[in-house]
Amino acid sequence: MVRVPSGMTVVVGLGLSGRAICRHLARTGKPFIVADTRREPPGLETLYADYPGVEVYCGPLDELDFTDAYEVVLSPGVDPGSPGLKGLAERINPQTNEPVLIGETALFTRINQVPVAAITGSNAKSTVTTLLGEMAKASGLRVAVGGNLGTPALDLLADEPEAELYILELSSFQLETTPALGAKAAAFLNLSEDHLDRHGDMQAYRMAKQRIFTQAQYAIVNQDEPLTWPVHAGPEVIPFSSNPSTEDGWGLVWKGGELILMHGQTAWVSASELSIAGQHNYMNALAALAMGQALGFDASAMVKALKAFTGLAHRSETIAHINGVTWVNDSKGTNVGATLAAINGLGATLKGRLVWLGGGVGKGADFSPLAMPLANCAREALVFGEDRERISQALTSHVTVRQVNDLTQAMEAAFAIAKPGDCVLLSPACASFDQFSDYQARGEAFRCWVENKAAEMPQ
Ligand code: UMA
Ligand code: ADP
Repeated sequence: MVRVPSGMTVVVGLGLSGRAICRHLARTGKPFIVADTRREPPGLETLYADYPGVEVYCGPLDELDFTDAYEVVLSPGVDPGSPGLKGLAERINPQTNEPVLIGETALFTRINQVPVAAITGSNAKSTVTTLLGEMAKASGLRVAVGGNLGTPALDLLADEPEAELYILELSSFQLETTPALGAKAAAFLNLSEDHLDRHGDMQAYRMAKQRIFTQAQYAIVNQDEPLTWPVHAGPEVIPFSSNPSTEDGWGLVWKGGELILMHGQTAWVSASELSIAGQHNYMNALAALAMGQALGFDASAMVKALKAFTGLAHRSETIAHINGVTWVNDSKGTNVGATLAAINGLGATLKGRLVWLGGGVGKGADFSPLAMPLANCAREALVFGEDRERISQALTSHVTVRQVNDLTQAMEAAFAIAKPGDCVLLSPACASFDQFSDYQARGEAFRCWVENKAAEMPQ
């Protein structure tokens, strides 16, 4: 066993968050050591150069004795239930009055002085976070946007100290180690199976996400999904819905053949005026409007920003039309809930059929919810990657399924099958790590192949 020196903060994980935590501790003059379960984590040389003499432990965490540690700050990718960390989440540090085991967001919360808008959910976090950031800017606010989206929250604090509002996308991993966020407005957008390999079951996953409401002023929740509502009284609840039943919530309402985004009886904007498409995206727009209003943004500036918002890359992104077939990159569809939204959103407006491309690392998910929607709108399902057999078994009684080795084979097969009016949709419902470094690399592979194919076609 290696004993952590007395009074030392231990930074666990040497990735984006770990390095942000080190910078923060160095700025605030707190002594720290670093631990990473990899024997040779990349970036060690830079770490030694930045913090000469820093002690780094590489190896299993259960070979470390944390008895004398002041605080253990986890990177989100590290499971607080890992061997070696047991009991630390329950041990209270008398100086901070918080658990000894915390995450980067907890350190952010401890020193931040300005309002925070926080967004979680199984899907659509990045879309809503980015859109809310655009609305804040349009309203003339000095805003900093980050969290799970990219820039760690502690780096935002250091790099943008003049911000009047921090907008944070927060994952269940980050919330799990945040005792009291205290957001001005906190949104829980939706809940569907994801990360069960880490959280164990849906209840644990949901309760990690529920932490977003701890000491929040406003809770923005999905009225169509009761599991997103706060379990404890405290915040003022503001619902949004695709089928509003309350007088004062945000909702999608059909009026005179037009789908309108409404707040109570007030029409805000018509769906046809937006640059993003699909009911799932209109729900995202409602969530952002609800948050923006709770945060006091200017109404007309919000609507202007919403109309101009074209969405993010790799999220239901149309890449090309080839011989009357539309090719759509939804590589960020990394779980069943996201892929369902993409299939339903696109399937509803399609002239032809959907050719669905999915597969990869299934993270223990149940793929059977995809079967009926695919039966309704798909010509064929092309499945690839590590979990292709499991996915095939879940779908095969409802839709024609073909197993291929990889994404390239799936695209080639799709090209041969698709007919004019069809849509080829890559929305894998899986993580990409078996064949790609991340979802962006997978989406880029799709984009490159499609763009090359389009260029080969006679004009
Ligand atoms: N590590 C260990 N032991 C482990 C796991 C990880 O030592 O059991 C070490 C790795 O060896 C590595 C470091 O921890 O050195 C990596 O830490 P990390 O996995 O927490 O990743 P970071 O680079 O710190 O990035 C994290 C988020 N990653 C995860 O939650 C897995 C990033 O979200 C986030 O952008 C970043 O912090 C800044 O806030 C990515 C993500 O995939 C995009 N998020 C998941 C998602 O969106 O579904 C939750
Ligand atoms: P996150 O940051 O939570 O992963 P993104 O905004 O990156 O969310 O979108 C991820 C995926 O979620 C997209 O590929 C899209 O198909 C799907 N999605 C978008 N909006 C919704 C929604 N309202 N409900 C369910 N899925 C959605």
